[in-house]
Amino acid sequence: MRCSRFGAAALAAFAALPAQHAAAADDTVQTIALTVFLLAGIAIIGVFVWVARTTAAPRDADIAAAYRLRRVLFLSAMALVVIVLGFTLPRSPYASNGATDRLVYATALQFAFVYSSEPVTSREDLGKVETITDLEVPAGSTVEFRVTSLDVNHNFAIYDEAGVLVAQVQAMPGYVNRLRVKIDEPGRYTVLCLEYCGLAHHVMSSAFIVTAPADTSRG
Ligand SMILES: [Cu+2]
Repeated sequence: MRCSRFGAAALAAFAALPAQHAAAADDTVQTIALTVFLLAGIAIIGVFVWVARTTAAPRDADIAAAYRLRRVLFLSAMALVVIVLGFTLPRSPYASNGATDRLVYATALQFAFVYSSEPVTSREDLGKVETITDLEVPAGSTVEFRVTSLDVNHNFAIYDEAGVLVAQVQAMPGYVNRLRVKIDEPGRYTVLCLEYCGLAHHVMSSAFIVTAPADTSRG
């Protein structure tokens, strides 16, 4: 399920983006993440092979040495986790709990996203609630998307112009998931569904504009 979701997401993302953006996306953090993932996978397979080969025949174990090695490995892993979190957490796109500048209800249904300023809880609401067709939010503002679905499980994933995933959350019938994002870079942001939701899943996309802050330097 996870793999197919990844594959569908990648296909949808690249289908929706212009070719030059797809090429630019190759050089992004996502490429580094994939490389790290593959190297880590090879390392893990190597460890399994090494353990299988070295434990084929029974032999006396040095319990004290084993515990020492375990302590060293544990502390090394913890240090690595702290270092990685220290580098990555400050770059998290998710706004911390605090003031919200704009509240947008995002309702997913086969095969579209609908934005509104009021909650949509049923298909009947779609005719009554005023929907937002051209969603625009100012750069640097904190937007809270309240994401739900009217039919099956969907996903609400925001991509920047280079095709890099900014933030995502599940869109589930009967639940409202809150996605708080603060986007500093103006541009056109594409929203894609990352959960296979039916035959036309691949065309399920939307977009919103992050506008540049007003120039206050001029009188
Ligand atoms: Cu979908």
